[in-house]
Amino acid sequence: MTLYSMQSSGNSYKVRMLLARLGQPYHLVEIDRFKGENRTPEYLAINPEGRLPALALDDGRMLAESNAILVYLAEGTPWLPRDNFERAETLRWMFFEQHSHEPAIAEARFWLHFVRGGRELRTHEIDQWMERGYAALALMEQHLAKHDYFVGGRETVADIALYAHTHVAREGDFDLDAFPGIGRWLARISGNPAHVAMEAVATSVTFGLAPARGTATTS
Ligand SMILES: N[C@@H](CCC(=O)N[C@@H](CS)C(=O)NCC(=O)O)C(=O)O
Repeated sequence: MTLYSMQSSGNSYKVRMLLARLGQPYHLVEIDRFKGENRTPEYLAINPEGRLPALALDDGRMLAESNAILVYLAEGTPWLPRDNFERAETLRWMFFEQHSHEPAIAEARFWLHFVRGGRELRTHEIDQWMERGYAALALMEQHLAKHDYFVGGRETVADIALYAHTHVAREGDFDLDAFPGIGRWLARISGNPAHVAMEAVATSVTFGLAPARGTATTS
């Protein structure tokens, strides 16, 4: 399998986290969105949406959307519950992550931490990111005050999906000190013996995609 990923991308990190837990070997292609490598014709031929991550299977099929990739990889493993209700609950938290959490917390992190001048460029959006982001964190805190994990009392892909951007939420100006349940849960997830940090470099990596060769024309 080949994972198209970017080191600092939370959505890409979710997939690297799960692959490490599963002990699944893979090749990683590092795509740098800050150099526009996710919008080249070569990358758009792999993922027409031009986003990261994308997973190319050995049979040539390609899967985009981080949470869809997590579900695909977790099928048949303890990270995706078999029980119908627990499976639906897992999906519920993953949909919540994409709808209510990531659009605020990951956007704030991107513009406030990575983009020079981003704070000034996006001043009008900051209040909304804060309101939505803190609402998402409060809901997580409410759940984690009573539960060690999101579903079924053990780690699932719902935890992985939510961990990726929550553990770096401070980079988006979110103060996590008021959320002790989240703090304990973050430590629980990172304490998994198979955990890899966001900065950890995969064992088999290439950087960027070679430009497609032009078609030679002969007369
Ligand atoms: N819903 C998608 C979001 C993917 C996404 O937005 N990825 C970011 C990096 S974390 C990206 O590729 N941004 C570049 C762009 O949109 O041009 C997923 O979960 O995979």
